[in-house]
Amino acid sequence: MAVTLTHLDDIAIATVDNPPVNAVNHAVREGLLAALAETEANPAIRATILLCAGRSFIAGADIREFGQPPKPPHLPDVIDRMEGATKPWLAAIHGTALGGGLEIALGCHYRIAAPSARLGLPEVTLGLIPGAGGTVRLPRLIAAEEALEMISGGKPVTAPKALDIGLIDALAEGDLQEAALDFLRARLDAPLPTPLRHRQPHAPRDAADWDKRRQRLHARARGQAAPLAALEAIETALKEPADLALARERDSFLRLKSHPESAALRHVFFAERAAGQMPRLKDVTPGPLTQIGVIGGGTMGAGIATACLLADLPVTLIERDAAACEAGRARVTDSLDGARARRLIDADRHATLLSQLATDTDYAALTGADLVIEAVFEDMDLKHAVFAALDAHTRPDCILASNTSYLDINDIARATAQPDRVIGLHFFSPAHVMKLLELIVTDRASDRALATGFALGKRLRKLTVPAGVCDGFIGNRILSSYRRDTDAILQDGATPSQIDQAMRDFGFPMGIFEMQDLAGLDISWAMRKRRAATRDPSERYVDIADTLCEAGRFGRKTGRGWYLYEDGKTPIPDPEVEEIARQSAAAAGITRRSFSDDEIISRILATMQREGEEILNENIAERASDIDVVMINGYGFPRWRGGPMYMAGHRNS
Ligand code: T1G
Ligand code: NAD
Repeated sequence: MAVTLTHLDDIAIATVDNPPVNAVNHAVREGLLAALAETEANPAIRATILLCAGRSFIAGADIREFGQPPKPPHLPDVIDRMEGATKPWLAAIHGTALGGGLEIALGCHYRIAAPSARLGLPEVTLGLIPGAGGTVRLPRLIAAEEALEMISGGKPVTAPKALDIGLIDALAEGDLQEAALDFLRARLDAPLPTPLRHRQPHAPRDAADWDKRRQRLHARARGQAAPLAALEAIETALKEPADLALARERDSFLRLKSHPESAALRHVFFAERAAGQMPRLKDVTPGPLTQIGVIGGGTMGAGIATACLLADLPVTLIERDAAACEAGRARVTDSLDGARARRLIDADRHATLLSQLATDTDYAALTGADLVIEAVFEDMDLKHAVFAALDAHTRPDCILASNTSYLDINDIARATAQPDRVIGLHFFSPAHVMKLLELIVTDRASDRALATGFALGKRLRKLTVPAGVCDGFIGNRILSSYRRDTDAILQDGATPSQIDQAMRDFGFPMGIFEMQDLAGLDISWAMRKRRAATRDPSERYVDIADTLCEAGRFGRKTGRGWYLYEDGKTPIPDPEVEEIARQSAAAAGITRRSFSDDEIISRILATMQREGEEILNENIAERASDIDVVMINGYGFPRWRGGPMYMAGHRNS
């Protein structure tokens, strides 16, 4: 039964039980209506508590039902009936109350939550707006500004914050059901609170501030429909009668649900949950994760160490000498300072986490490590030496991982005594912030090694995508392909700023030339020089980037790259770069021409999709949607377009 009704004396308890997250499907909607009818009809019942079994309150409507025509009873009707009940309903929330789950709680007369609970209306993350009264009831309960932030941003609030802003009536310390019973018993003789739909909305505190919020929202939307529809729905709710606003909200929700943007975002939602699955690991037990080793405390090593510390995993950081150990510790401290400044951790936790970091120059300090991640210079001889030291000093069951971007991890594995315990863990910089992690499946990797790598990814709350060994794995390989293409488009007649603007207009947070200036042109220049001897002479080679590097133009860090940076961050088109492109074209005998933005984007997309098909054909990726997950979470591909493979017609199997 999706909803069961029990009672303690004169108080009923309606329990929703629809694992894994109590999503509201047809059975739950019917069950809630039946519980409403029974509690209203039974004179012995004076009030009802709405509880959920399992780990969480209702996490929203069942997204899996969205592809089918909606089946009555519809959620808005269920909530209207609940709100119109003659006896009070109390939502007792634990875990997460999201989307339709929070809308149901808004239809109740009271709301209490466990201190660890989170409450939100994340529909915009699925290209939707709340479709069961959320945009109308929320600004009738809390401030208009808070309602706008919750609905247009889609981010949940913690239970203490929910109490502060008036979203809940009380925090439920201790046993949730007991707290709910106490709360209701104290109010059984009180008049029913006025239903939210009959209350006046809270007007914005300041018109000018509201305008600023509207402008920020338009800028942040970057052309997405849902955040703008959310703003429109809330502004309607602030000025129109509730019934009219509810009808408009429903129309807007149904329209968005059939919009390609929502279909794409729902694809990404399920793609991200499919990404971490490898059939071969279905019943494999991962190794323990109690102590992590990191070799190299540079940009990546310090970031990886920080990510592990933030997941309460003690770290032993190995560096070349005492000074480098201190430098690595300082980088970790800086990153934890940043987390504290963003209020992700407080001072006590900052101190505790730092106390879990040990630094050493002696690999013997790694005898307790369950998994070690190497992040030293991108140099194969050095990596071989490091893995030889790991062979000598780590337990045989300790998993060894390299964070290399471009070197052959099979080659590293082959040089060790136990190749089956060697995998790749390709983090993205900054490693303690970026959600994406590519887990590189080496030829000899054991299932236990892979399962332990996935377990670490889950512990670090990363999106872990498996990738086979090839040049650049999935993401960097596709990046290299379309970077070659944009260099060619540049030589053929476009400018860096035109190409970058076309990419921004498509939805990337920044264009590829601006991104290269940010990362530094010298890194890929060093790689091109390493590979010059083995380059295929029949392949087109554009030398513009090399010319820039030869002139010391490495990007923001040198004040000049593809752009000029007078203030160190604002890219200014540089006629000198356009002259270099013209000379490069002339030397290659190319007659340059103009490009439309559409042609630029079409070519970039086609290149990504072609490379993605090859990655699939070579079994580098487990599934097409994994490539979408990588490009969205590691390379800024606009989420609301679903990913390059989704746009090429691939759908989740
Ligand atoms: N519908 C269907 N399945 C869902 C689901 C949902 N709403 N939420 C999660 N699942 C599945 C998920 O696919 C996975 O399945 C399993 O549950 C565990 O999820 C009317 C219209 C709740 C914070 O957007 O944010 O309400 O892979 O791996 O990391 O206005 O799931 O095991 O087969 O993510 O602990 C609004 C979406 C819907 C919330 C838990 N609600 N879910 O995170 O587990 S629209 C949402 C989440 C709506 C109303 C509108 C997270 C979570 P499987 P998980 P988790
Ligand atoms: P980095 O130069 O910032 O850091 C490398 C660190 O390795 C230095 O601190 C150095 O002291 C240390 N080191 C060198 N030899 C050592 C030894 N024998 N024992 C212990 N420590 C030693 O480099 P990085 O950017 O952190 O890159 C490290 C690895 O991560 C490279 O393989 C790189 O390809 C890969 N990677 C880099 C990025 C990125 O964006 N920077 C992203 C993903 C992967």
